[in-house]
Amino acid sequence: MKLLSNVMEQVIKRNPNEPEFHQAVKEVLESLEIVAEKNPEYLNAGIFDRIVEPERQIIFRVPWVDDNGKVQVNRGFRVQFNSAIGPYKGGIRFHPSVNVGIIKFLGFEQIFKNSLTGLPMGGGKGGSDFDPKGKSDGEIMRFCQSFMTELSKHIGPDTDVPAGDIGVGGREIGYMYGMYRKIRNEFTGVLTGKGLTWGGSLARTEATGYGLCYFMDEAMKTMKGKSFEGATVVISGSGNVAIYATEKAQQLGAKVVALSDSNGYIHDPDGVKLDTVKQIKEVERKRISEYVKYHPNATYTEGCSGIWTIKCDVALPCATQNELDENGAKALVANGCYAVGEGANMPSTPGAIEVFMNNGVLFAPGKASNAGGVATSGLEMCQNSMRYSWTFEEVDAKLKDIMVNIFRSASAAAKEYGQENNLVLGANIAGFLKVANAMKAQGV
Ligand code: NDP
Ligand code: 2IT
Repeated sequence: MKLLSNVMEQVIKRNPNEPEFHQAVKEVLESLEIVAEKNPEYLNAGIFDRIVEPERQIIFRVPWVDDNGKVQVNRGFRVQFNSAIGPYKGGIRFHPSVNVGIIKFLGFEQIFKNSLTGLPMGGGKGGSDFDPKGKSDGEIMRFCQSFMTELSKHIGPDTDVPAGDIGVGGREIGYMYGMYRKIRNEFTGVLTGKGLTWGGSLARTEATGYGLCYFMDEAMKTMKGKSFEGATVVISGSGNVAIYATEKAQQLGAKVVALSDSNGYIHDPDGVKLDTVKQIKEVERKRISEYVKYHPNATYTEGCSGIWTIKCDVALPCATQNELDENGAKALVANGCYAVGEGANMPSTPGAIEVFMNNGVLFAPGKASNAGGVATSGLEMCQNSMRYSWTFEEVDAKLKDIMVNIFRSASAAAKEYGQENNLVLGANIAGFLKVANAMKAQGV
């Protein structure tokens, strides 16, 4: 980095102790160096300095009472990163590892991802260090209500529209929506991922995983002359994204042989039985290790990183950031894996990405390949505005179109800037240009 190195230095200085945020910014700025060289007007308008600084960051206390009557205190966050092309949009994460740096990295990624969808959505992200594991339904509800009591002051259907992410699914969106409605006395599309009888969109639950497979299907056909048909696939995680990536990959003819959670992974050489996984994870909210009780041919291994040593054609990391490192990448390459599609946000470390690039592996970065979730959130906002709902088939067809278009624009930008097949570069540039032009047009 030459022209943009001072931007990076400033980010590190202003945001100390936020390694994930630095990592996400560095990757984007490295891709944008060539854009800065070719288009000095972005430098002159201070676009790079501005785009790395959130428009607004809200940090708040979330007090709640547990089932034993004890007062608990968590910390809540909402980072409203960029609203140049639409209201802030992005998920809410409940996980004990959440801190402001993690929310900032996710909010920053969201700017470019949302831009790539072609829909009018800015970038934002929120969350809390609350750990939903082992909490009763009543505790989850009281936490969500307290969280929304403060958050409701900062969001709105034309201001900022949150959704789910790790630890936040339909149940949590329901409790948060209920509280927003009480406080504001309005029924409005302020959150996405809502239930189907109160403004939710068909196919939003499936959208991120399905979208990932639509993206990879198009990318594999175009860049490798391959498809999911007959492919062996390893998927990490066993949450929303992993489950529906498994479902679509299976529908497209793949054999998914592994899934994981933060404790360990299962390997089922006969192909994962998704009904069992849905029962364990969505209904019982238990650990993936339970799977082997129902399917004795499968094995369970403690620890997460070993999942990448399972032989496969396609790997889809769908759990969390930095879950796939250089060693994992080398193991995948050694076993003949030819395509990696990120369902999670930033699951591959910079070292892993380098291994994929140097070995000709098709690598799809999350901000392009997992954009199907937020794209369908955008479609939910659209349906809410119309007070109308589309059928599953209509939403699914639009989702597929959007994912194919994202692949094409990332691929075209990579080619235009001289690095054909580099989807990291292509996605970063294509996502950036739309936002940068809007910021330039709207003045400082
Ligand atoms: P869920 O909470 O439904 O599932 C998360 C899964 O990842 C669980 O299996 C969880 O295991 C595992 N996981 C979480 N944290 C860790 C960790 N620190 N180490 C190892 N495994 C972990 O979340 P989602 O499926 O919604 O999200 C998964 C990823 O996809 C995230 O990166 C999210 O940002 C991204 N994403 C989600 C979208 C959506 O629409 N939901 C859209 C785009 C991206 P355990 O149960 O043990 O915690
Ligand atoms: O990372 C993401 O894109 C999401 N968690 C989905 C965000 C959304 O607003 O649907």
